Parts: sequence; structure tokens; C-alpha cells
Amino acid sequence: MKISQVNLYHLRMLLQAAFKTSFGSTLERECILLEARSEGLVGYGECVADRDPGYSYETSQTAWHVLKDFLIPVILNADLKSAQDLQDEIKHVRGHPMAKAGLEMVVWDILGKRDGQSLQNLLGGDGKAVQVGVSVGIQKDQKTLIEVVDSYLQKGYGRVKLKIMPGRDVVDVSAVRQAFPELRLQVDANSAYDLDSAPAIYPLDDLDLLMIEQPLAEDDLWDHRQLQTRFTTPICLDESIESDRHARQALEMDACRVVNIKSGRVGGLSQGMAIHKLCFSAGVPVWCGGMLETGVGRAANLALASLPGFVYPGDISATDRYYAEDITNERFHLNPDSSIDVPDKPGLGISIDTQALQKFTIEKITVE
Ligand code: OSB
Ligand code: MG
Repeated sequence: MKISQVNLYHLRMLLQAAFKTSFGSTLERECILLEARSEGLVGYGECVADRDPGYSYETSQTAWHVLKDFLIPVILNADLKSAQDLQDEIKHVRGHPMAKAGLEMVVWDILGKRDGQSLQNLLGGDGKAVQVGVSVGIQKDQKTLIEVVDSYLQKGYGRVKLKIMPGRDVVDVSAVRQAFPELRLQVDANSAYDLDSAPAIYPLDDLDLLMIEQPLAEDDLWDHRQLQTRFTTPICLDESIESDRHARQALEMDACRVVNIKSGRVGGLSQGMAIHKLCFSAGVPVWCGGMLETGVGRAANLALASLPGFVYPGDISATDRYYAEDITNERFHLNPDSSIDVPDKPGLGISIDTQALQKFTIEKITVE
């Protein structure tokens, strides 16, 4: 398979409501859509880097630069038989996993369309639907938080993740636990604590949480290991796990007992699968994280989440939790059992709404 042309679309899309985390608040989500031509086929990929370097150092601008000037030029017209071939071509570029992951997604979409195989089949996933939950941002007060959680329960979500930060942690989470004693509940701090401030969240251990996600710094496996000794609740790592090597080291030192896998964060679906494979053989549960994706990235997440080691519900919510209008013609709906169907058409199994795409595009270039 050869790619002869890639169009990059820098998108800005209005979220249904501001999403506040310990690293900032987002109302307009940015990302890059990749559209590639290959021997009569068109493939798509989503690069999840956002406008600001809050979750990671990558931004939509750095990813644009790295895709346009370094990644796409070296793979244009290269003979790519697999996603691994793509990774081999671009491995001299250090870092920038979100940019790489967007390009790898394109390759999977084209290979799937060429061979008439869904991404789920190509990855070795199984099942008609995957269990999902909803990630709830920090709200203006406790009453609003409980109302927001309740509204998602009414919609049928069976698992809720609450974002926390210093000053908005134990009291908020306790209130939600009291209001919903049976709820499958977990929290995500996005690195807002260190070992000195972490004692403030020790009481979370008594709130029957599924896990505590990324309490400490992204580059700090060792202190997570120290913190895990303080908690019965499993620590889950998100930002800290950028490769299967990180995952292996984290498991070896007991820095976490659950791993959040996001293909964007780790440089592509193939690296996500490698982490899954490692955790699966070690008996460590994983789940699929989210980056407020459009329908393009959501389709890829659903396929990945259908692999057997993804035992906790994913941060993969229905389209209407994120966007009133999306760039895919397909919208993803929540089933009554808190699941979402995995696309079964070739490749990602989605098509682009060109009018919506035009509306959300703030910049476009062609690399050929
Ligand atoms: O840390 O999991 C995170 C969104 C953007 C950046 C980081 C994270 C998140 C979420 C939302 O928690 C997950 C989703 O529903 O897409
Ligand atoms: Mg997270």
C-alpha cells in the first residue's frame, strides 16, 4: 500500500459543555483530521493533540508541524504492508506520539478498506459492543456535580469517572458516593498531586472506587509505586505509560495495578496493542481511555476496546455527550446496558460529513 497524498484539517469543535480538569478547561476542542489517498482509496485518522499543552506537551500546532514537515514526507509513496512498516519508517522521529498515532490510524483504515476487514477484525477484537462509561469534569459546586452525574445515570451510563484536583477531591467524591452508593465510580487527577500533597486524598481509599487514575506526575513511576503501598484501591496510570516498556517497568515495580490505554498517547494502535498484550499476559486489567475524540477516533477506540484484556468500561461515551454536531455521518449511541456498538464496516467503519468538516476546519493543507 502506498500513500500519495495527505490532507490535514485543523479542526475546532464546540463541546456540549466546558470540560474542566486539573490542567485546564476546554470548551472548544481542537484536533487534526488526516485524509489520505492511496491507490483509489481514501483513509482517515485523528490526531488527538489539543490546542494547549495541558495533558501532554503536544499541541495541535506541534502535531501539524511534525506531520507536515517530518512524518508525512518520509512515508509518501513508501511501500507500507502494515502499521509496523509505518512505525519503522518514522522511528527516527523522537516523541510526538499523538502525531504518529494519527498517521497510523490512517494506515489501518486504508488496509481495512482494501481487504474488506473491519478494524476490530484487524486488531483481533471480538464482540458486537463494548462496555463504556462517562468522564465528568470538575463542576462549579457539589450540587451541580450530583445533578450532572444523575443526568448521565438517567441516560444509562453504568460507570462514572470524576475529575479531581486539590481542593476538589474527597468532599466532592464522598458526596457522589453518598448519593449513589452502588455506582461504579473512579477518579482521575491528571497528575495534580505529589507525595507531599497526596495525603489529602488518602480518604478516597474508603469510597469503594474502581481505581484512582494518575494522581502523580507523568514522569514519576517511582512515587506512584510509593503511593500504591498506601492504597488498597488500585492506582491506574494514564499519562505515565507511553510505551510497553513503561508498562512493563510500572508493573515490575507495582507502580499501578490497572493501565489506561490511549492509542494517541502511546504513538498508535500498534503500541496500544503491545501494551494490551503485555498486561493481558501479566493478568493486569486495562481499559480504553478517551481524548474527547470525534467520531473518527471514537471508532478506533471502540475497536481497540473490544480486545479481551479491556475489562473495565472505556472512556468512550456516546456522540451526544461530546458534540451536538460531529464530522462523521455515523453517530454513536449508548445501548441500555451501558455499551456502544463496535463499527463493523471495513476500516474504521465511518464516513465523513463533508459539510460539517468544512464548518469546523480552521486550516487545511495538502502534503504530496
Ligand atoms: O485524562 O482521561 C483523561 C480528556 C482529555 C484529556 C485527558 C483525559 C480526558 C478524559 C475524557 O478523561 C475522556 C473522554 O470521554 O474522551
Ligand atoms: Mg486520564
